[in-house]
Amino acid sequence: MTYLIAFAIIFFLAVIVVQIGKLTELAARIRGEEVVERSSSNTQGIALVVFMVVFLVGCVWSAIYYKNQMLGYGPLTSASAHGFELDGLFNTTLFFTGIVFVITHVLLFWYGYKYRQKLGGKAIFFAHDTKLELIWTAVPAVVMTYLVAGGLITWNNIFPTLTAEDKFLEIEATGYQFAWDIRYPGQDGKLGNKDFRLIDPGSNSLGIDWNDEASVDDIVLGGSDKILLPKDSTIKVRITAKDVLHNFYLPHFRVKMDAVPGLPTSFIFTPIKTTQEFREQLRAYPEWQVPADPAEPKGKQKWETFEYELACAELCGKGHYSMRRIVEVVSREEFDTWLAGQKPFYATNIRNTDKDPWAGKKLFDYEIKARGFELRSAVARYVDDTTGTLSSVINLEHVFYKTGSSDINDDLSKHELANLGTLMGRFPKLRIEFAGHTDNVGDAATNMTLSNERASKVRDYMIAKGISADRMVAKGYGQDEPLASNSTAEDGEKNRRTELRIISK
Ligand SMILES: [Cu+2]
Repeated sequence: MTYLIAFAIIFFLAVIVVQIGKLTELAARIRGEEVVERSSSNTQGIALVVFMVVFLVGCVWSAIYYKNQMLGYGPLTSASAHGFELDGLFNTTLFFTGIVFVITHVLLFWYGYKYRQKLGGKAIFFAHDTKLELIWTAVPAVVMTYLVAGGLITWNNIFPTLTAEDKFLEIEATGYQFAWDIRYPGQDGKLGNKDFRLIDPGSNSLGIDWNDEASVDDIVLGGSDKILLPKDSTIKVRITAKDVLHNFYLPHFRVKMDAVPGLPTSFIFTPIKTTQEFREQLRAYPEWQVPADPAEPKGKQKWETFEYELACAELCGKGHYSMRRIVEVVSREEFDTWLAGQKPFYATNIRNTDKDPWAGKKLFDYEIKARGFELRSAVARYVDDTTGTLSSVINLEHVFYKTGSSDINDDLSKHELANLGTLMGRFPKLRIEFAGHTDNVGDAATNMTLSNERASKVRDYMIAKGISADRMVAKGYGQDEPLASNSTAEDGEKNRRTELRIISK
């Protein structure tokens, strides 16, 4: 019904327009056609000139008025090293296109006025003018060559070739509908391999290859975490996409590159201002000295709430806008501290699950470091404790045995035992017991023997490393002191353990 009414309205409007047209024609015939046409030509010619002036003045005025809000001008100068050259390129282009813009608009509207219909006016026809053709071919050709060559030189300058010897931080951004996964290399500085065939939406959405040891310390940021970048460091972003085209865009750093499924791209840039420094830069301008939230005039000012941002600059679907992420640039020291505090994806999601190719085979550097710190602080805490409330039992999590035997797996256990040796040196009054425990699989007496043997092997190991035998005792508890119910494989694993029990300190 609504459509029908709308159609009827349009139809009747069309009829009215046609009728008015016929009436005007009749009126013109009565008054003399030429006079009417000439007077309307005059009015239109003058209107064209007025429009030209208002339009051009408006263009210049708005450019000046909004100067401090535009990237590249006022406080919004580049936050990356290469950005200044890129802005220069844009300004050069703007200079030439600006000249052409003004000239063509002046001519367009001025000729509209100059050649309006006049009494006795006659058109001139000319088919060819070599000089004119030469000018309008040669001038644009020279200007275009200059701009294109300048663009190519700038592109080569801002896109250095990095070799393995160069120091840079390589991170990876994977776009998908509708977020970015940002991966950082861990302590080794290397991003591990990926293979799309390994993608598993539940446990490995990026398809990281855990067999590659460079992968196990990689850090994957959650969908809404701030992206931290260190100031004054060369950053290479490896850019990929999983579904459709996205675009990795950091406007303040003049970084913009397509994220193409199946075709990794990259961008290299160096942030030169921390978020805080950029805010200070904005602070000097009145446009930024206004309340960030107009509803709260006494709240924070606009410059105080400024954040760098990552946006997707490709219309990739209806949730496109939600790909915005906050980017924070901090000092190198702050960045290193932050990165060291991030848990590797492998450690929290893959380690010791059935997806872990390294379970029981290898301990990684960051695990050894973290465990060393844990053991040292646990012992030191107990020794320094004056309240007497701390437990004297510390689980030796990194002491492992060969399967079904009491022989120590030296490769996996040496770090834990070396740390323990150092602690025995640091706290010379420490007397300890090694307490062996098993799960409840098999016969209780056999388990008792096994736990006894295992505890003794640890003691022997420490004696061989030079720790005095009278400071250590070894005792087996078999399956008598389980930590968990033994009903699942994981519980069994918890129960099979060697403890350090501090006898005196
Ligand atoms: Cu997108």
